Amino acid sequence: MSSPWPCAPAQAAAPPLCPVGQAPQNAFFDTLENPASGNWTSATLSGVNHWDLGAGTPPADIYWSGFATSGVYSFWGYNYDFVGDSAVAMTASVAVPAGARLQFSHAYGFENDPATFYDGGVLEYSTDGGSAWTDAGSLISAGAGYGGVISATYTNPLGGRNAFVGESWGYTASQLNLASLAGQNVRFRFRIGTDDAFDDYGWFVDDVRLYTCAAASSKFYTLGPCRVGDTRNPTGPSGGPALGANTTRTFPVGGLCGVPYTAKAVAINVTVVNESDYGNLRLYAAGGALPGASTINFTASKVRANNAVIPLGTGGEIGVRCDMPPGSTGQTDFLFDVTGYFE
Ligand SMILES: [Ca+2]
Ligand SMILES: [Ca+2]
Repeated sequence: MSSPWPCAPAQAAAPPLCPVGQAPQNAFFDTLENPASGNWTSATLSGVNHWDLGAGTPPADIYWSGFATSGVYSFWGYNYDFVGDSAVAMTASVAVPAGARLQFSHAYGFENDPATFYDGGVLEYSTDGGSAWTDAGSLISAGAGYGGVISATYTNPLGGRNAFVGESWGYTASQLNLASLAGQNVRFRFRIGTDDAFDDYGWFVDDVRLYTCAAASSKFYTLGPCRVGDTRNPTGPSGGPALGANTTRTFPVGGLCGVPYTAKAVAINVTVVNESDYGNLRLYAAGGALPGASTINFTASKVRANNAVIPLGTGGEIGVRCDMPPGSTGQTDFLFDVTGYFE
């Protein structure tokens, strides 16, 4: 490293993928955890190739383990102390939807004096299948942007170009607005240029995503009726004992009966039986606020059933509040079957 490492460096914050209330819809997303994916290849434009220190034989040598934002793999392009111009590029183009964005995580340390940037990296895109490449720096809309111009005084093949230069101070992320590329088939590449002396950490890249943002909507999935919990069964998380008067209990739902842990709510049929007093049950997302309205009302010794949609709370659980008259020592058995879920 030719530049000092300050104690409190300013690091560009990784931007949120989408505005609040929206979620990414991926057109392309690679966590780089499969070195055999064939999604990427490296190319030497001149001099040394920087992307050759990872595990495996080419093209798997572009994958480096031990410094990643997902899983274990990222790309690593080493800032060699030799003249070089090389890139890691997507092997296929992606049709860019309207309103698309590109975001990737990266960390870099390129050789510099405080005022002179000898080495650096640029992001480029191609709309003709990888023949011609255009600098993508002007599309960066959030997160880390280019930090300066690579010196043209020395021997860097990218001398004179704006680039990611100096230090990122650990992982950050950059986001690009791809609105101007909508309707085109586009691929990207990460390109490093270095001069003939002094090395540095280089460039680590992970989690490359091309996507749009859409309202985080819920979709309903039907399940065959399946009993999730029954307090008549032996004591356990999904079984007994019966619900006591004016007590609250949680029941696991996520992970049972085909309901995924990611489900937001479940459609259930609720049954009460063996009531020894009158009252009602209120079902709600575990850990959430107790609702004012009851899910099912009952009198003593009458089987009752009702349908309900209940949101899932902490850990995919529902809470069940059993209300009976004050001072009651009554209890009731409770069972519920799931018929579908929202995700
Ligand atoms: Ca990864
Ligand atoms: Ca250098």
